[in-house]
Amino acid sequence: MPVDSGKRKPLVGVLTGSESDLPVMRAVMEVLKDFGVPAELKVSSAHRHPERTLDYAQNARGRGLKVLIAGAGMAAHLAGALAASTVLPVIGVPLSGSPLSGLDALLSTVQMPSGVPVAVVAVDGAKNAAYLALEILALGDEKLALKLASFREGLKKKFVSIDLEATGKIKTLSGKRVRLSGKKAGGRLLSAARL
Ligand code: AIR
Repeated sequence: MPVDSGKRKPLVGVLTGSESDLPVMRAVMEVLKDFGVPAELKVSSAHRHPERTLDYAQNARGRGLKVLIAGAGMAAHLAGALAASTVLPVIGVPLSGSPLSGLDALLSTVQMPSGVPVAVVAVDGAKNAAYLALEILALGDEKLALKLASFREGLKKKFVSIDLEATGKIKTLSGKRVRLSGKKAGGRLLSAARL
């Protein structure tokens, strides 16, 4: 079930190992859409559709795609399988929907042999996969680089750093007004009550 963002030729190819991954992986498409970058989202499992996955990887560069993102859970070999058959950068998103909560997918995705890299984001880190893809595209696109810089400025305003001496004071944390309480260890907040 392909989902295309806009009519322009996709620059980012997003694959998921199963339709059950879509609730998490759709976040990739949302971020890319926010930045006006055309992308396509398809389901293709390295294990259940090996030929389709191989075909996708082999044709991706020729079709004009610049970066691939692959999200899979459990024995997650999708990103690695793509990386094996293309020299496009491949970003892997290990997904958590398993009895092992994504540790299985993380290890399966990250432990690639030398010469065939996969850049791996956090478990369920679909948004960061999109931001990393944007950063790769921005290497050759100054307008996109500026958009990313302004997005980062926005983050600074949203995520205010906590003054280590501020126990008992009200601060804005992750965009929420909170009253700090408890001790700080190594700059980490131990507890905070929402206001
Ligand atoms: N998966 C599918 N083919 C290979 C793998 N590793 C993953 C999917 C999904 C999980 O297996 O990416 O996260 C369970 O898939 P399903 O379809 O059984 O829900």
